[in-house]
Order: sequence, then C-alpha cells, then structure tokens
Amino acid sequence: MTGDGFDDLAVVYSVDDPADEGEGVVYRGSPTGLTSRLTGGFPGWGVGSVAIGDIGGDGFGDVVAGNAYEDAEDPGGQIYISRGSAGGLAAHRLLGPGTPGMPEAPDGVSGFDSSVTAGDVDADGYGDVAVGLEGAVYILHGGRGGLSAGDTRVLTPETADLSDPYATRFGLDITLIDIDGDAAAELLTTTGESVSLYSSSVAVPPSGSPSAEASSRRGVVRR
Ligand SMILES: [Ca+2]
Ligand SMILES: [Ca+2]
Ligand SMILES: [Ca+2]
Repeated sequence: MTGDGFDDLAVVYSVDDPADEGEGVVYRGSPTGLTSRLTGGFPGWGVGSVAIGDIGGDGFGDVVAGNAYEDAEDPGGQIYISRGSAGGLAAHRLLGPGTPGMPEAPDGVSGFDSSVTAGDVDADGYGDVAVGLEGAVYILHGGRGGLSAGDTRVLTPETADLSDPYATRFGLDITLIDIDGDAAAELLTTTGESVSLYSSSVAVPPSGSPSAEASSRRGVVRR
C-alpha cells in the first residue's frame, strides 16, 4: 500500500461494545514483517471481506471493503474504497448498487458485500474490483480517478453461460487472480458444488457489442 515493495495487511476488528462501530486498519509490511499501523482507516462495522489493489495505478495499494450493513441510502450493501499513499489511507468513499451510474442488482440478488477481490482484469495497469453477491458478480473497473460506476459489468449464472444446478450460490466466494501469467486477472468463483474459472475477457465489455457476454469463457474447472 505504501509503494515500498512490501505487502501490507488490512485488518478489521470490533469490540463487544454497542457504541463501538469497529475499524478497518492497515499494518505496514517491511523486510522484518509487519510493523506500524498506517494513519487513517475505514469503518469496520459490517465489513466481512477486504481486498487491496492499486485502483488508481499510482503505485500505492488501495483498500476495498465490503459492508453488509444496509441503510436507507443503499439497501443493497456497499463497498468502502480508501486510497493508499506513502502517508497512509485517505478518507473512504462508498459505492453500491444505489450509486448513480451503477447497474441495479438482478432480481432476487442482494448483499453487495459477500466477497470482494481485486485484480487487473483488462491488464491496463489499473486495478479492478469484483464484488460477489449471492447470484451475481459485479466487476468494477479502475482508472486514474478510481473505480468508475458507469463501466461496471454484472455477471450472473445466465450471462456467464453457466448451467449449474448449484448456481444459486454463484458469486458467494470469488477471487481475481492471473492464472496464465498474461497480466490480466481471471475470475474464480464457487457455485456450491463446483469451482468455475472465467477468462479475464468475460469481465471486459467487448467494444461495440455490450450484449455479447461470456462467450469467450475459456474453461470451467470442476471438482
Ligand atoms: Ca492506488
Ligand atoms: Ca484494469
Ligand atoms: Ca490471465
């Protein structure tokens, strides 16, 4: 997160106190392990999943945290995004299905927080974020200005061409990881009884053909 070449650790904690809303903090990595806590933080209440990726492409990792807490402003859940720098974490911003420009959640799908993961799905140097819901995966694209709501794509079992009897659990547990070493992250998702792997191109809208969904899926791994 601090651009020094050492990975840092994001931690969320809360204490058993009704007045305590918890806090998300980051501990600095070093050649000898974790050291001091970075200045700044993000709300920890309701956070069940945290990822670090360089969304703005500035060399500093940024924190993304999924928050299950549903409020009147965004009943579908939200993610916190806190930009990292040499000095620490900046104030967080929120994104969710209720954010202007974001696609609405598919019918019957909620919980914009179940699993968050970061990786560069289009190999453009800007980290991207996937948010798993029970029944859908949102792919949010990073850029110089951060995550863009308008470029978000929503994968569902239907759009991902997944005929699986356990697909109702599609998206509950996801990981973006570059498996084939081409710099573009693939999407790994569990679907109850199976694990599916999607090529990075399913997350990138084909230019001029927004309706062409996961036709480029490279393969599915079953266990
Ligand atoms: Ca950054
Ligand atoms: Ca990217
Ligand atoms: Ca790849």
